[in-house]
Amino acid sequence: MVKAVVVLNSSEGVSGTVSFTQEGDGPTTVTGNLSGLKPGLHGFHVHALGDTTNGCMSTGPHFNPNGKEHGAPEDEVRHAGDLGNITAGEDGTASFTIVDKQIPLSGPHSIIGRAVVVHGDPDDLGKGGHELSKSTGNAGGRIACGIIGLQG
Ligand SMILES: [Cu+2]
Ligand SMILES: [Zn+2]
Repeated sequence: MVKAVVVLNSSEGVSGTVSFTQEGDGPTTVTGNLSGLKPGLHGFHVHALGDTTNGCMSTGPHFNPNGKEHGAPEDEVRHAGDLGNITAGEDGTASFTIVDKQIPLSGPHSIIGRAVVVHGDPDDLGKGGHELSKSTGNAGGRIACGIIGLQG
C-alpha cells in the first residue's frame, strides 16, 4: 500500500487535507476534508507540477501524460488529473471520496510531487461550450493548492 497526502492552505481561507492510497496496481482512493469554501461546486484537479514558487499559478496545467483534452473523470477523453468537482455545503466544508484509475502513486505516471488544485468555480467537464472548456473546464481561479507527498 502506498500512501500520500496534501496539506492545503491558501490566502483565500481554504484549508484541509487530501489523502491518497493505492494498493498494488489498483485504483487510487482520494479522501478529502476541506473548509473555508464558497458553497457549491469547485473544480478539483491534479496539476502537472509541484511548484508553488508563484503560488498555485506555477503548478502548471492539468496533469496530462497522454496528451488528451479536458473531460469528466468518467470520460474516455480526459486529462489524467481531471477529478471533476467537489461540493461544499452551506457551512463551506467539503468531505469527499473519489476512486480513480488514472492517478497512480508509483510508476511513470505517478502523481507524487505534483499538485492538487481547488478552483473557485465549477468545472464544466469539457461540456460548457466556453473557449476554456476543453483545456481547464473553465473552473475559474486557483483558490487553494498543495503538493502531493509520500506518507508513511
Ligand atoms: Cu485545476
Ligand atoms: Zn483537465
